[in-house]
Amino acid sequence: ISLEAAMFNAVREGEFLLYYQPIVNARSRIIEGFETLMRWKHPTLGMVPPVRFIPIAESNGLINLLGAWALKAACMQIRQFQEVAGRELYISVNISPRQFRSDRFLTVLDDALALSGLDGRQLVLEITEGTLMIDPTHAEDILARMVERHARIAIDDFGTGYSSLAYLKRFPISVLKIDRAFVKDLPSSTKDAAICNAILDLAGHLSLSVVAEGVETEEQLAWLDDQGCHYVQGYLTGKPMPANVAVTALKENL
Ligand code: G
Ligand code: G
Ligand code: MN
Ligand code: NA
Repeated sequence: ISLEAAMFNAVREGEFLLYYQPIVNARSRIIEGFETLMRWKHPTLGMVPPVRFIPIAESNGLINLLGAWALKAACMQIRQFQEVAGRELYISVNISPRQFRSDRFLTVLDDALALSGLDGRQLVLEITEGTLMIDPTHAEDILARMVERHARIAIDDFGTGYSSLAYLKRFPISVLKIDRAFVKDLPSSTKDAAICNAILDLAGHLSLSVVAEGVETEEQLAWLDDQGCHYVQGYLTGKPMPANVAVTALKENL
């Protein structure tokens, strides 16, 4: 049986799960929000990593179904997290290129907000440069509609795509997520340090927030905080975790 056939079965059997990774204030380490990361718990194969199933779902279209489910589930989940925390949090959800281009995407977004009662301000949609550049005119239209709903747009894996900086001027972007490739060798790599500083400088002048991804060490965190990076995400401050573990993390984070 192919992985692809197993995936259709997995949707019916409810084998897909959402994990949540904390996005924290670099200075205080207070949890500001969570990124939703999909997991597939297969009964015999065990945990199938997203790098194996997301590309298949993207090519056969199943990503539309999975993505719609993830968006709704994440919007519902963040409300429970807020109750535990007693304050506002946000949820950051990855949107694949095919989902973004789908005619149904805005309906899915509206359904997720309506069903959960979540304010659009508490939703961040993560897209890559590549997703924007497939059809920039269409992207401009979709992003404007996301902004109408007060959702914020984050550029995921910032700095790794094949696009010009001109799109930062053209599109209503709020957040840049520094790809973990640029964080991995901090602070010793002078090239990575220069790249991170350039991103932070650019973001500052454009009034964009920055989240550094893949932060694994205290040295990386201290360096990023020193350079004015306000938010970090990585194994140091929290791995992707099931919702019940995230609830415990929130209680301990207060
Ligand atoms: O969680 P991490 O371990 O392994 O995820 C790997 C990649 O899978 C991420 O970089 C992300 O692009 C993708 N991914 C994870 N969860 C989702 C999701 O819910 N939707 C989409 N479109 N991609 C996801
Ligand atoms: O591509 P995207 O940024 O959406 O996905 C984030 C990916 O990064 C996920 O696969 C997640 O499991 C992984 N990740 C999160 N924190 C760390 C980290 O500190 N180190 C490494 N190596 N990977 C991380
Ligand atoms: Mn992401
Ligand atoms: Na990323």
